[in-house]
Amino acid sequence: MSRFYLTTPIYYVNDVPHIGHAYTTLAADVLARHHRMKGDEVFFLTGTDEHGQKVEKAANAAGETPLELADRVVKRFQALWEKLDISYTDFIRTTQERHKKGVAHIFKSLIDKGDIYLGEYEDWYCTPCETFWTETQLIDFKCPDCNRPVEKLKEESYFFRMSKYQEQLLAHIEANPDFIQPKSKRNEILSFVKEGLRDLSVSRTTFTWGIPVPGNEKHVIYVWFDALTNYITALGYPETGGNFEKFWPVDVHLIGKDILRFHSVYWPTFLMAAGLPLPNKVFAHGWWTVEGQKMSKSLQNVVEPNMLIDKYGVDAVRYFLLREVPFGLDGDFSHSALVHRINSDLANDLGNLLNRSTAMINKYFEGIVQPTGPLQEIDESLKSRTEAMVVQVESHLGDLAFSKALQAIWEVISAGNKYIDESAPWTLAKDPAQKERLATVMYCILESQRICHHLLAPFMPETAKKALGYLGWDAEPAASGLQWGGLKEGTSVVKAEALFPRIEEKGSE
Ligand code: ME8
Repeated sequence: MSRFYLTTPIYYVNDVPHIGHAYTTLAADVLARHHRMKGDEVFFLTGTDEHGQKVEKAANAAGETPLELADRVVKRFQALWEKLDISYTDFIRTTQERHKKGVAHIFKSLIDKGDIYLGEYEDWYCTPCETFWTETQLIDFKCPDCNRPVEKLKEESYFFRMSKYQEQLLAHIEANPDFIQPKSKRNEILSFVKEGLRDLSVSRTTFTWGIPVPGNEKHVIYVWFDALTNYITALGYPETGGNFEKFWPVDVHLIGKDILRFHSVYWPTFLMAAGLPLPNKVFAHGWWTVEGQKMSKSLQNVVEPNMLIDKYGVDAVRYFLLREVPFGLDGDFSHSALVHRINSDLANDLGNLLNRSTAMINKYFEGIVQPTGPLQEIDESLKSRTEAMVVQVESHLGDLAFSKALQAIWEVISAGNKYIDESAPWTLAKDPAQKERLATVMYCILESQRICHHLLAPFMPETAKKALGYLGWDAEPAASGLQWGGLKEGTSVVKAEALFPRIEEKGSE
């Protein structure tokens, strides 16, 4: 049995969850479920980032303490993950003792080693991004990342000797082509590192909401140093036995492209300094806009996942987000695209195939799977396409190509619909001499779908469970169910209800 450790970003509590957050968490969930199905021991971590000036400011504005704000918002995240069927193993909050202890430990060990030292900082600071910029990096005197105003800050600060690790990091990225994905992002990071790494300011004195620097409580630890460390404190670091030993290094950090530099430059160099192994992979996915526009509170166009789930159902939302846009590219959310996917892919293709085929076996054989005869060319073709799909989906998910994996499944669903049209069971049913042939056709079409729904289980857990139930498969979906021949003679197949009702298409709402 292998072990698989994967993480999402820990989300800031000064914002409420929207589809961007749901997207990363959902992708992680599909991967976690896929690995569990293979029998791997999975540790799937998510959580919240609760320190820093941004959270402190939001709390002040709301007339709360930062912890009151965090306690309130964390519930919103947890409730959404429950509603979205997210099967995380652990949820870390950076205000938890286990985390604060681990962060203080690693910070102190780097001070002791001389890789963190006290100095003075004067530069331009972007509070929303919690990032310092040099004057030359600014664009029109605004933050080059978010285009918002920056302020000049001068403070005594601890620095992390990031410059010391530049060559080692470069060598690592070059020797491990899969370390940063997708490739275009890897190239961006390579050029960034080649331009040279400056030492990084890793403490602040201008506010107090954070983890104090051990031995100098005037300073709080920089929020990104604090946040990134969650990936090891959740495993029990600094205790090195137990989960830490079992699961570190992480198999994949799933993140959005906005925070790639933190994960592929800062974090690996912190780990190098601490003498710890580096992540196996950092994957930065693309950015969602909404009806062509950037999602923002001021535009009031933030897509609220709870509302989508209430309206369209959890599995339709899960399917849409991972099917619509290749993982790694930017995407645009629109209600009309979602409704279109539901009607064409889910109601027409997937649902209709299950409806037709389960209705037929009930009509012709009272729902009981019959002994089959020899397979003809058309049956062999459906069987081999189904078997090839299993291999393709495994390989696509290995590459985090969720959309391609779904596409491969849909090719077999379409082939199934075509198979019914071409083998015309209604004609076979009229001729008693064709009874065995009809039984074989029924077998092939149901068996192909049983395997499709196994592969769909990580994407659409509720739907797959329902569909497999109709197909007489009561066990949990598992890798052993991916073999052709799993559907046994004598199994009772139930006539399926519509998996996804069609929705009136009126264009965007
Ligand atoms: O950055 N499209 O937290 P955050 C796609 N606390 N993904 C999006 C998105 C969009 N429009 N908007 C948000 C932080 N995301 C830090 C992380 S990790 C040690 C600390 C997703 O609440 C995407 O995964 O701003 C992005 O990286 C993340 O939310 C940012 O979440």
